[in-house]
Amino acid sequence: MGKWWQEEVVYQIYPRSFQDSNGDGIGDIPGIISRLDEIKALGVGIIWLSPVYKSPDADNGYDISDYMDINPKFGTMADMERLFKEAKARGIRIIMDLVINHTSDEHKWFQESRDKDSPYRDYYIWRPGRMGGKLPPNNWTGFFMGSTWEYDEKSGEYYLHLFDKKQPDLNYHNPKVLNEVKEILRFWLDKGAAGFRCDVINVIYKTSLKDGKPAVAIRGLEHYKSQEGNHRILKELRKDVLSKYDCFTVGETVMVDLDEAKLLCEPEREELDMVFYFDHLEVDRRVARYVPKKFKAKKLLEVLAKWQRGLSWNAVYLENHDQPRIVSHYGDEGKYWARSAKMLATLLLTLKGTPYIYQGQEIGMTNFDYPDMSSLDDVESKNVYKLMRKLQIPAKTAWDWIRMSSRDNARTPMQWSQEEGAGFTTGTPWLPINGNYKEINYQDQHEVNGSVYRFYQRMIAFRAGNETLKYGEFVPLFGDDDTIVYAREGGGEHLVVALNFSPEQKEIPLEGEVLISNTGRSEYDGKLGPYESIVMRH
Ligand code: TEU
Ligand code: CA
Repeated sequence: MGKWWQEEVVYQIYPRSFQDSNGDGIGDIPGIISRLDEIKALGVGIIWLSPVYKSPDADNGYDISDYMDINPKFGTMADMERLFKEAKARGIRIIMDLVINHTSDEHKWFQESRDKDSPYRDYYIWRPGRMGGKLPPNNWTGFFMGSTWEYDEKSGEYYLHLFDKKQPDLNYHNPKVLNEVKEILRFWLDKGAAGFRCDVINVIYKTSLKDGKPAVAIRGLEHYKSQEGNHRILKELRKDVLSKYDCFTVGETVMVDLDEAKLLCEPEREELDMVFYFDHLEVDRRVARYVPKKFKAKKLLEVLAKWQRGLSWNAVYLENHDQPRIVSHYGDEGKYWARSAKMLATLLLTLKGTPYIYQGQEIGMTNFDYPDMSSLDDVESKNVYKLMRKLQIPAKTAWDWIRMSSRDNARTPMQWSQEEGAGFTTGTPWLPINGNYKEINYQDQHEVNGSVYRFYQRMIAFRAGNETLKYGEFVPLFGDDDTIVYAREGGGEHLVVALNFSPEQKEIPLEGEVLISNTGRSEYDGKLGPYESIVMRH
């Protein structure tokens, strides 16, 4: 037995797309409460709630204007308290999304900060421009494209924003900022939060503001990624606040390598408990995730082996609100849709670490089916599209790449049923529902033995009852273009997992007793079918 956050499976909710309760087309907290029984039935023990705080929604809540209040679109603080209570009554813990690299420009700290003489001035990073103010203070470019600096008329200076210009970065050289963050943590922990998913947590401390070295994208990174000052902050938050509660943290860590991750989450460091890294979702991508290249299963195995063996514990995930749907990415949307979704469930739930399932993943939801850019909402997709066009990438190619990688792929409303509005809303959804909701929805799958949903449920229960799957060592055994085989070893047990990422049958000689497979077979004959997955005891 490990810690509770190692035993449990986490379910990520993106509130605006989960369940609408009042017909305004936007998911909300009462909607989440009404679905807690369904979440429980899947077998998960922890919910990660994407931001529900007050926000002008320039980046869908990742731009917070009040950390201690609820976005009225989602409900009230009383609703939030009821959510904690109702979840607890079902044995479900909730972790909050902690976005502290930046606030919204509509946060009162920032509004005050625009005045040079305000005590809030140093809450943010203000600098005069170069060339008499005509050029930004340095050459950095941000995560959402373009300069990281925005000129503010009122103060005659520029402020730093690694993300959108409506997301000004906080200044962690100012100890007052960290004290505010500690108050925020205590506020939510006292209300019942069981921890935090910490947004872009490895870039919060900017060591210097010198020019960045030449880079295709995101210039300036070397001055703020995984800095010593960042580690100091994490240690302080842990020591002064988090260690006083029964909670855990998972850090979203942009562009980390394994060595940086070790420093962020190995237990003896007393910083974070685990991190989200991205390498395993980018084996078929160039330049972050927007330009495609050929998928090779062997490459995926290499990445997995490195991370699985490199850390004593970590988060494992295949989807979140920033990523395309995994069945559309590493699986098949056509003939082998269900089977490939189950194969990917097998992968997720046979890795070592705390598994995270993103809403809709458990029913095999696919990427959006929009005809063009006009249906999209995501600020990043819009900026990336603009940039691609500026770089003379043909409109058709740009659209293909957006379609493949847009964050809106994950953000289409949850498909609950065949009803009008997919059981998500009785009104007009804030983002169009995928037209396939009549074929892919929770209610149908819930009732059908052998569905993707039922398979997730089975795999979660299977993991829960198997110590080797939870804590055993990960051993890579074999990989080629289409298939991977690995073992999980521990406590005298030896499990072998074989996965086929192709629509072709593959010959893979293996022996053992089949424990679980996505085709329902009970014996293995050396031939792995299209998108087949098997778990065997050797
Ligand atoms: O994302 C951080 C991040 O850098 C990427 O995932 C980002 O979305 C993009 O893919 C970079 O190319 C986190 C949140 O998950 C995301 O929703 C927010 O937009 C972002 O931080 C800013 O808060
Ligand atoms: Ca609503």
